[in-house]
Amino acid sequence: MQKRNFLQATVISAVLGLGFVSAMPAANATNLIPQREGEIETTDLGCIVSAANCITSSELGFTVTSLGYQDIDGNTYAPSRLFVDKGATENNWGGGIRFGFTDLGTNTSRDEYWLRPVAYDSSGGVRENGQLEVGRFRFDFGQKMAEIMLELFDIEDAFKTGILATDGIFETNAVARDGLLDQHGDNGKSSITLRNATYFVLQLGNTGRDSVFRRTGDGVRLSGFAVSRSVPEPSAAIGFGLLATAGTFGLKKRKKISEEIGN
Ligand SMILES: [Ca+2]
Ligand SMILES: [Ca+2]
Ligand SMILES: [Ca+2]
Repeated sequence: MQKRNFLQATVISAVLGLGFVSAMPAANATNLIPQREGEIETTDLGCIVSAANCITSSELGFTVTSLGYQDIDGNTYAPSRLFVDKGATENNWGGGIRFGFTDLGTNTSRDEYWLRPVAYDSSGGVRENGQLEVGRFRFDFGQKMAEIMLELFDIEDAFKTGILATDGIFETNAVARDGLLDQHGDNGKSSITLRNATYFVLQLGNTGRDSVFRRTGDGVRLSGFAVSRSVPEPSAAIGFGLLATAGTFGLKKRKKISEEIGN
């Protein structure tokens, strides 16, 4: 996302512009979303796509592990794959995974890259041609990150999507229960901030009979970035304040897309 990169640069410039630059090294911002389409290599599943389209942990600067999960009735789903996707392009990644120009129910701005899970059933088949964005992932940064900002797109099942575990401090402006966020309507955006975390486990979306989309499930996509602490407290406080507001700059009115079975 060009806008996000610009904001990162602005925030870092603002922090460094306060005169502490000679005393301390720069804050190090990590975009959670590579600016190219492809599959995120997970530590347990690797990639299903070709090497050229496989985005490795060394490129990312962090590792992702995909975890299995259960629905409300105890049905177990295999770990999901995780892709970087831009809406403006159709993709056929193989293995039955096809992303259309328009999704049944979850449509981010066409010019933005978002992480989108690809849900599997218990027998290893993709669900909804790979277009059901449900999954559980562990992100490991290998160091304490001063701030990790996550944006969650299209939460329509209340208190099913959010943080299941972290060693950091959880904050959100949304209504939350035990790290899980309230619904935010069709194509709505919610955000979470984690402070001083080295890892987090995130549930994206929901499937099962308690979903408002009972035939499929509620798909959710992810964006965000992380900043490692390397600035002194006074400027850090200002910098993080800017980061907190940065997320709201990206909010736009989304075109409401009617859906019957979409997630
Ligand atoms: Ca695409
Ligand atoms: Ca939706
Ligand atoms: Ca979908």
